[in-house]
Amino acid sequence: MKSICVLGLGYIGLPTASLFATHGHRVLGVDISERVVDTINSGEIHIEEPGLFTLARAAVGSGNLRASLLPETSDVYIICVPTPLTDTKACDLSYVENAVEAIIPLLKKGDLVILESTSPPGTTRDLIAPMIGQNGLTVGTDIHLSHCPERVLPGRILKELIENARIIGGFTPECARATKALYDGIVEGPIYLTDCTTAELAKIMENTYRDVNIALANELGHLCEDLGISAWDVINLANKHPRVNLHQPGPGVGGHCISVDPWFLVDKFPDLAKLIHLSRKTNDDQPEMVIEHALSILSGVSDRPRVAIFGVSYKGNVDDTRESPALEIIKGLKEKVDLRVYDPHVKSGIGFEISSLEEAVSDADLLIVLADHNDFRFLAPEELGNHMRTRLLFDTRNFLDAKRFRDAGFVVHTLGSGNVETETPASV
Ligand code: SAJ
Repeated sequence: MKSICVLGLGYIGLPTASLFATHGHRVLGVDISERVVDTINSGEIHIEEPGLFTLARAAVGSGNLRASLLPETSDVYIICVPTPLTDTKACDLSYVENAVEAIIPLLKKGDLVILESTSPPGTTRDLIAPMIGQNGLTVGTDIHLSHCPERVLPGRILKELIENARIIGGFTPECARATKALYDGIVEGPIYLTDCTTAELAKIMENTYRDVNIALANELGHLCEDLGISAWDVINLANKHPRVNLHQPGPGVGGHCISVDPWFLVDKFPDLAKLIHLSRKTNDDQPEMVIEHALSILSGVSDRPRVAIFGVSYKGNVDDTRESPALEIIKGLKEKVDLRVYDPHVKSGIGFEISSLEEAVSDADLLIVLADHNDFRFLAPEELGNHMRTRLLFDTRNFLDAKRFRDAGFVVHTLGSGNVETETPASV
């Protein structure tokens, strides 16, 4: 059993720390936020993720997981800090650099340093290895160094941490093998070994693949709106082909991964990453399309329109609002309409008040569905309509049962559907 220091106790660090701790390792979780450290040490958690509360509480309760503001001497250091975008859309590696700086004085021969944070290709080899090397320790022999990118989907983190295939990119093959020996204890999926730069690019390309495909789906939505047909029907039919997997149009791409990582490549390869850049722009323009669409739906409402936004998190069933397209949409709409926002998963922190369901729909002219929370499926259209002034619905996810809303007297608009009535649910 090892002593492990996990730096960064967010969506990846806390589940990872908890998992290692419940597998018998002695884990110290480190975070720069006092609130996070205190919350975890008291057996609570600061993020919403299915199963995490129980796991983290068991880890803390067993004495194997402790949180602290500062790292301590350990055998293994796992870096799970954010790698956000700078104002110029480059990767901000300052959190990674700070984490490495903090552990350098603690490093001793035989230690293992693992970067989990998604980082531009070259970060492990050209930034972290030389930093560690300055301390007189030789990376590859004295210190093992690897990139082991996290690949889990928020909402399914614990399951995917255990079951997903894992890539480990070593500074040397020996570094990769040492890292695999550790992860073998918690990962049930296959583990593939490679070099650190290949691992970094593989991780970014996974998210870039998704971003480019979502951009294609959003463009398909624009074509179909122009043609007066349904993109959802087109997708449903085209995906019957064995080698086609069209993604789904939506209000834009949010989250701290897919809307961020492709920029690392655009920044590093401005002349080469052309399709990647165009896809980013296409997806970033989507919130503006939603605003225009919503205002055109409201053009028949004579008084100052009242709009209820359903869902501000970047996708369904999570409380994460980072880079959420809903934030752009709220910003754009709030000057032009009276706006209320309802989200059963998000309580605050978006710079806009979150209303109760009843407050949000009261006297509203239009409901706009932005996040596909399962809770929304259980809403009774008739009851919602009774609270509203005008029964208009704009479903940007094709998530609600349009027929039930039409039967309750709603005029239903679905993103990507021209003026036709879309009956194909998004999940088909
Ligand atoms: N979206 C669409 N249309 C689609 C699919 C998604 O508009 O057809 C939108 C979602 O609503 C959301 C955004 O894209 O706003 C991204 O959501 P997501 O569920 O596709 O992905 P994330 O950001 O929650 O997690 C991704 C995952 N990567 C891949 O699926 C390739 C996850 O496995 C990664 O670990 C994670 O990024 C990460 O941390 O990098």
